[in-house]
Amino acid sequence: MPISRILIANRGEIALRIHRAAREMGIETVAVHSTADADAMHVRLADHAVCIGPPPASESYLNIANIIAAAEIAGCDAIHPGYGFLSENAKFAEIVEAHDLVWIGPKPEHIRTMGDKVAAKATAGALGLPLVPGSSGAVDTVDDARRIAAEIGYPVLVKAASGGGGRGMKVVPDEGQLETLMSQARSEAKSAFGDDTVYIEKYLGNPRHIEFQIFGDGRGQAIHLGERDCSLQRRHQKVLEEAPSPVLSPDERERMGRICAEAMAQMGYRGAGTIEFLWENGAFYFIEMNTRLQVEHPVTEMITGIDLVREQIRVADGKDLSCRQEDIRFEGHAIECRINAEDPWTFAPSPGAVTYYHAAGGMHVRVDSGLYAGYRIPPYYDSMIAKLIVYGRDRDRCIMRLRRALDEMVIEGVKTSIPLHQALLDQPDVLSGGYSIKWLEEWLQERSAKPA
Ligand code: MV4
Repeated sequence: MPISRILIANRGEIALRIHRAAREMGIETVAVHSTADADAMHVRLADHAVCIGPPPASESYLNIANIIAAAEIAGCDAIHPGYGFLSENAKFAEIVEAHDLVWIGPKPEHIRTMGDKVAAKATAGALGLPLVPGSSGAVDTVDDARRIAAEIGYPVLVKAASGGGGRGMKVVPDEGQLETLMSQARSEAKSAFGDDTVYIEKYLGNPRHIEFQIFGDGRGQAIHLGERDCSLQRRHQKVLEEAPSPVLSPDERERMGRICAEAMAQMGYRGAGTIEFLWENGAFYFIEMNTRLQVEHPVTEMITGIDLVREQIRVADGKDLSCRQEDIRFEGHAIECRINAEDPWTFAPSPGAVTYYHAAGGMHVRVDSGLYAGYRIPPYYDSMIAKLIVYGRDRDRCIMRLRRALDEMVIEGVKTSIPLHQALLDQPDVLSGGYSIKWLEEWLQERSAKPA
């Protein structure tokens, strides 16, 4: 039986995004929500809605028993997890499948492997992806660490196997500080993830973050949809993403994309995935793989014309990929600005009532958001309230249009990051595409040091 009713185990703009794809496929949707989200747009638009708990995510959007119960009571036959929350929880994926519900996501074993950074790196290496030089697995003793670091050369980076978001990561400048920093990384990892396993890599000083979108059918067919450049980020939170990367040639894209797609075909990967690389001086180094749809997926949709959520649902339903690699064309340029309810310069959260809202529009402008005038942004969740995604025939025209669209956006009642984006689009390094993962934090620091 084909999927006919999807439970959307998420909130905000991504819940809306999933609802829209489902509706366009003639599939019904069931929203789940915390008591704090009873008035949210995703609840209003869905065909049905079930309250799954109190405001804290741990008791609602992360409450597996309540979500499964909601799916059964509402007669769902599939669950889409969106991003964040339970999207990369292999146990949850297994429980969904054990309840005879279709899991709209990768195979649980692949979620589990990629969630363990040491296992992920070993798998990536075996599949032919280029790795950052470093330990071939977990590093148990300081003596082993010393030997490996001497081999690859300082500075090195000690990373947590269960890591993510940069926690439990330490840059070690020389051998003298190895023992201290390694034990610090271990205890940080232990308290953050309950796992003190660490590994070692050569520290790349000034790389870009470039990630490839891939898609598999779970039966040995896989394609890539090009890359996104996500180097503009602050404290591991992406601020602006673009596709294609300003630094890749079509040949480099095709070469690296093919390596990624072949790797995914070989592992029998199912659904959407993102392979993250650091890029420095023309070379790619695998760092992690994300086994979910990503926040920034719309920039890929804009330059390929492919609906990634529709594709996820099709593949979960056992269908073939809707297109072959040779059918995919990369055309033009797209940029996404993440608009957060926060002070644009201090980044302090700014939840509360939206007193007025006007979304940008016009040609090649997309706004993914659950905002409306009168909506009260709850203080319990992520501060991202909208994504503004703009397309242009080339990067310069995309930026001109993005400036125009940012000027049109009106959000009153709360502070937003719109002024930050406007200021970014006046920076020569952003306009030229000549930025690395360090650029934004350095620019913010210089800016705050200057008198107003
Ligand atoms: C690195 C690195 C430099 N060298 N690995 C940050 C979190 C995790 N996703 C991997 N991260 C990094 N790994 C080596 N060998 C620098 C970072 C890093 C980073 C990576 C991508 C995007 C933003 C970043 C910000 C700071 C550090």
